[in-house]
Amino acid sequence: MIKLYHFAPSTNSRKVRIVLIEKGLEFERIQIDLSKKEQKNPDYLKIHPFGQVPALDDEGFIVYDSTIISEYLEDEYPYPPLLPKDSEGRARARLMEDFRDNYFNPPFIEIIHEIRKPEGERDLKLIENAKAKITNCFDRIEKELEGKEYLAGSFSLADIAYMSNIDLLGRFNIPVDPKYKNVLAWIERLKARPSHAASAS
Ligand SMILES: N[C@@H](CCC(=O)N[C@@H](CS)C(=O)NCC(=O)O)C(=O)O
Repeated sequence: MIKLYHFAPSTNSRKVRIVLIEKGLEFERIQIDLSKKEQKNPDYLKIHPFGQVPALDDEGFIVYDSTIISEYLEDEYPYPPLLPKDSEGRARARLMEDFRDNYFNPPFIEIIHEIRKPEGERDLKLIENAKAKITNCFDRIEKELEGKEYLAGSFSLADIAYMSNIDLLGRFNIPVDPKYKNVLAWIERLKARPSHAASAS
């Protein structure tokens, strides 16, 4: 059976849990507790050389990095497809996933690091700046969703990437401006997918 090395609260881990669930694949969850620095244990470094989650073991083939794992799963288990068929559609989906990985998700990680600190030691300015970076991303997402239900037309790896961050918008009190009508409708659509609840831990 597929083994997923993950940490339940990690956004990149959740991204892969959603892919596995959407593909209908059974998998064993192996928790690597980041709060105990288990990701740096020598045994785990043999699985993930950078000491991060997620990593996946498919019958002895080990792959790491949430985006590369997702692409591997799409290649190895093509049904149901999670990327468009045409090369332009695939490139568009990958560009939006890349935008999530490099611009949308990192400020969430900054906030997570700050709120782990005792209250008096938190850098509130840094948290506010991180929240602003997240809300700035909605401009591009809103435009990308114009006339579409999902970022690449049909539900894809691009949507899954953002889906892993959605619960944190509420938890960190980051409201979505009502002017982002496409974004708000898309968030509701993503939350309604069974894989959203099923991937929570
Ligand atoms: N590009 C990697 C990033 C992985 C990553 O940043 N994982 C975080 C959790 S979301 C982690 O393991 N942090 C602990 C560490 O870096 O020591 C991916 O998409 O999988």
